[in-house]
Amino acid sequence: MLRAIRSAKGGCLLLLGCLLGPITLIGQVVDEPINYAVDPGFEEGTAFTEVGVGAPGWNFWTTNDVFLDELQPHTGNFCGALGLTLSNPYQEVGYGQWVEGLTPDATYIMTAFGSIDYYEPTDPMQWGLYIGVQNFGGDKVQTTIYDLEYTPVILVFTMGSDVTGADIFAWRGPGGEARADDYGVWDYHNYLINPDFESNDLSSWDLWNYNTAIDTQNPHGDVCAAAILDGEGGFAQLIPNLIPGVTYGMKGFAKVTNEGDMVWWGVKNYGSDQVAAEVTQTAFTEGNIAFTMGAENTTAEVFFWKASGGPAYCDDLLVCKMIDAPGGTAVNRHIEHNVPDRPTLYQNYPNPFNSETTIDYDLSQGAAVKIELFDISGHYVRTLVNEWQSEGNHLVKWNGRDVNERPLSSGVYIVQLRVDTESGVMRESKKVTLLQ
Ligand SMILES: [Ca+2]
Ligand SMILES: [Ca+2]
Repeated sequence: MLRAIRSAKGGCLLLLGCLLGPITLIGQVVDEPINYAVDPGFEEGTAFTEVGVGAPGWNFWTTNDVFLDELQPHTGNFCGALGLTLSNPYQEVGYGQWVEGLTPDATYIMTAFGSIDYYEPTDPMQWGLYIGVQNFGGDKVQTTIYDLEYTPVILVFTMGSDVTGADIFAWRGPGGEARADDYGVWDYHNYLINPDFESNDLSSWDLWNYNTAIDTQNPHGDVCAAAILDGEGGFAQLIPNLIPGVTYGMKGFAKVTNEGDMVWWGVKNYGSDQVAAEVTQTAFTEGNIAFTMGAENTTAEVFFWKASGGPAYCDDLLVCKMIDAPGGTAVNRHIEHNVPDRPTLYQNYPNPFNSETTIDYDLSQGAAVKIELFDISGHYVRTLVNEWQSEGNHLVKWNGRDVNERPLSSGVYIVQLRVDTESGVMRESKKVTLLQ
């Protein structure tokens, strides 16, 4: 469904420039939003430098088959890649980051760019790339990427009433290699005025405002949507005070009335080619696009336009930040100092081991604790601990056997500590080497 709405750079040049009246800058002034993600562009080497969640930054979930990729970053020198497991091409692979310092009940925007090397829709084992956010006290929010080129992801989520962190992730089911870059977890912000049309007028969308109306029969959310009536028409809003070099994203929902009709929404006049989503669906369809401001540009023009056909509708538009300019406020190092005391999983000893090894860990508070073992492909081996434990140091021993007390073959295994507390779920993992 996501593929049907595609963003085309410079796809359709609009000829409505002549309708531009005198420009007045009425756009919303937004405080510079903060990105709570640590090392959002994978440029600082915090990514996957150790197994598990020991420090702020990126860690892998299922196997260690994730890596910093310098061949195809979206920006900078690196991106986070989900590799192919050669011994098992259908292996699922994922990585994530526990983002701290969020406010209960507050709404945030999560952004990222993702791409996948191979997608064959007729192959049931091709699942695409999932990018999203979870464990924030509400239902997981994610999108699936099937595109071979980097595609923007813009998700909105609201924290639970007692949660101060969230897991942002990339996860790939069976399929080709995939990558993601330039993550953001931002305080909710929207540079548009009246983006949901609930003020029941189009006065903030007056740049063209031609053959348009507020519609109350086809809202995507709440009561009002914006409509372009029969035939050609459109409206636009000029956003002031944007920052040169910064990448912004736009999210929106649109639909047409008749099969075969087409409507576009997007951004132009920001210093580079127009970026537009082309919508042909008769049910509201979501699109995400991104645009990077020119070196001299501080305004962008957001538009909704069609050339012909029956009425078309749009609603719930969002323009937000996606990547700070080089040297901008991107990485919030203060987050590293605000991270609450985490559980610590120490390296097992002895390691490598033959008959028995000891796994040692500290809990900074009482919590529900689970310690599980997986093989290097991420297959479950056994559970060593699954109970509530008090604060302090704990030990558990492992005899190198699986859940049925069968001896395991030599190799590397992953021990994962999972701690559920009031402030969320924290995980940490270490590699354990068994020599028979
Ligand atoms: Ca990067
Ligand atoms: Ca609305």
